[in-house]
Amino acid sequence: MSLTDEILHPLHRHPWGGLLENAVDPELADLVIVGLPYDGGVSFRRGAAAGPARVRQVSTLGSAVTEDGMILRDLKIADLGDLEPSEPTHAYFEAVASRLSKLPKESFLIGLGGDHSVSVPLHRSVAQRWCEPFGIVHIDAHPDLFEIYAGDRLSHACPLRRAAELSHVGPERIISLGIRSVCDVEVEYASRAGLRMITAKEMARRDLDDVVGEVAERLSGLSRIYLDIDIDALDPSAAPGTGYPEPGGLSSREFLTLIERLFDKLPIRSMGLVEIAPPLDVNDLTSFVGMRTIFEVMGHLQRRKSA
Ligand SMILES: [Mn+2]
Repeated sequence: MSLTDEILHPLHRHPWGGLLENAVDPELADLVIVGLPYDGGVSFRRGAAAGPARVRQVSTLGSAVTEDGMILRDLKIADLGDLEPSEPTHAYFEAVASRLSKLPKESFLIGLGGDHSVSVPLHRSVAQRWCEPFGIVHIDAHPDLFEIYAGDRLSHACPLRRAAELSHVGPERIISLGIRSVCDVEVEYASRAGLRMITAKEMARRDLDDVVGEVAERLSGLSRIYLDIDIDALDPSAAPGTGYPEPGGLSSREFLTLIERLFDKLPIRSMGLVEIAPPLDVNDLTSFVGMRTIFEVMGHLQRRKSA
């Protein structure tokens, strides 16, 4: 049974709090959303393929308003729907990157996974659109820096390694936040390549503005940043519906404040939100975190537009 069957509320709206009632052509949009319902890259439990549909469903329940009460009526939004997976994976990813690289250079893209391997075509698509060096702020429990995992270079344990190989990125333009579950080969690679990881434990010890200041300093001089969010950066108590839960993560409050500060301090121009796995969720908590994150990002974009 879908959420729309379960709940027939009188305020029931179109996706994204009704914003899609005024959807515009993707060529004209400030913000373009796309779903990538693929979870063939997981190492443990599947379920993230159902993420885009469920987040869209819960987004019909609320108003398009930020947690501060900013009404999101000034943004032009397009939702491309889902780009359905096909075999083999590398061809699917090429098709995704090709489709998304045709978006206008200045469109803010939100790619909604899917497991973290969908970041591979998302990173490639922005590299092709932007044609200049860019930074990646990566928020995740895991570094995802495997060269190859279980024989698969497109595993969800590898996307940041693939990003580090892009000529416009490189390991020195990636900074990972919230890390707390690493493998030996990932630590060795990060240290050798100069990729900075700030662990969840270090973040708990430091002032948030200090952490964000370090991120901004490290990525200074770049005019475009991609924000790569794996929902398992949050503590499983806040986001249980994910394939590889790890204790000791961010509270939803800490996470939303981190996102706000990053948008204040950095030229974030596109993002991905991955690893929301509705079949593993409890009371749709994780899909609601995803929806809230997207509404807050819309708020930051609206604030920028009116500045
Ligand atoms: Mn992860």
